[in-house]
Amino acid sequence: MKIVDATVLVTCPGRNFVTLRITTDEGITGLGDATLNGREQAVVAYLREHVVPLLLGTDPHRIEDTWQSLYRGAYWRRGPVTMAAIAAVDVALWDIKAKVANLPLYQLLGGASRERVRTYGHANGRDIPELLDSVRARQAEGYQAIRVQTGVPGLRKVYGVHTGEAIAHNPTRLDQRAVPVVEDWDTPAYLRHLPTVLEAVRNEFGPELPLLHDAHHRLTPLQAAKLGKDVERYDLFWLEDCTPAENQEAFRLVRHHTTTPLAVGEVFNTVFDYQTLVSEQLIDYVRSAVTHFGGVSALRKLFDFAAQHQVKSAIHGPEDISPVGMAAAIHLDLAVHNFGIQEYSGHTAATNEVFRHAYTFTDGHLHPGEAPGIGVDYDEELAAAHPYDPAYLPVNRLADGTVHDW
Ligand code: EZ4
Ligand code: CO
Repeated sequence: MKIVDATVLVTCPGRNFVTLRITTDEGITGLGDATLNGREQAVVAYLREHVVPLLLGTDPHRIEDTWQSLYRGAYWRRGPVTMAAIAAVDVALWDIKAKVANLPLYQLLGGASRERVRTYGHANGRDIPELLDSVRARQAEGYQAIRVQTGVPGLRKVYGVHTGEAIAHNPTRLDQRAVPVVEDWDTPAYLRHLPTVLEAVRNEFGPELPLLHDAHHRLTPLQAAKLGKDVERYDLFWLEDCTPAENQEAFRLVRHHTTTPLAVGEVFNTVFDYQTLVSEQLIDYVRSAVTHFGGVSALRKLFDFAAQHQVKSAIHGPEDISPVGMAAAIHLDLAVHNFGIQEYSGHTAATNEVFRHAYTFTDGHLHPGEAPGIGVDYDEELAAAHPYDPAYLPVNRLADGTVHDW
């Protein structure tokens, strides 16, 4: 079998998504997600200009060999653009191989290790009463574990805390140009506020509800250590991205001061980003997305490494991962032994129409379905009705205007 076509598809059915579709001479197609939120076109160009020409004529069954030749052959290693492009190829080839085998992908990954995939959803509110309502809304949707985020008194706009349509795209324009929203930030105010939020949530929902919180890389290691200690009594499932993650050694200080479980990795793109974190067991969950980490092949290897150190999987699943990336994640979740939890935010109705998928969400749990491959079809005609719409992630600024980590 040979690859005869590889097409990069861009659409915005509520959010921008980049998809690679590989077609073989036998007419079998495979899909891979290449969406890099806010930098989509960089991956589009990387694929179209530098990867597609290398794929044409090659054997789609040689997944590992293709991965290694794209990674090592580029000479320029790692990085989110490269690894998102490689991820899209990897997942599309796994999709093809599983379709040829006439099996759902999870069967090729060793088969199911569990009946279904536990997820967590996002609750948020500008203040505590609004947050409590949002937790109730997630529970009504079936979620059995919930990430809680709130506004901070004195701050106008905080990332991830929005009202109305929870997964809106909201591009900001200046003279027709897309520009980032500027959000404000104040770490001392946040550190004072968060324990009161968790106190209110525990008082309302009791001790058993698994609760998560994302600090979005905003704290210094010392601040993160203090926060971890301050919230121990609220028994978080995890504290996510407590400090900027480029500095793996920084987690030693956090880890030594708190028993609050730690999760990190949504901005990582290779196993090297985790070497110290995992081998010294400084974290409890690895949080990379299939889409940004070089695909199913690479993430599988990370999970096997993590398993040796009792670290579990927690694949990143925000709304900017397409249903293609989400489907690949769910197959892996079902198969790997050291599965922890899967983040799941759902998608807009238009997204679910463009990307028809076999995976289902019931009682807070996902299942990849039994369709051969990853189980996603891309409707190119519908997609064309939702053209690319540039948008950026926000920028955080302190009161004096200084740009802050996040
Ligand atoms: O900010 O996916 O845990 N999830 C998150 C996400 C990320 C976005 C960035 O594109 O933190 O909302
Ligand atoms: Co996060």
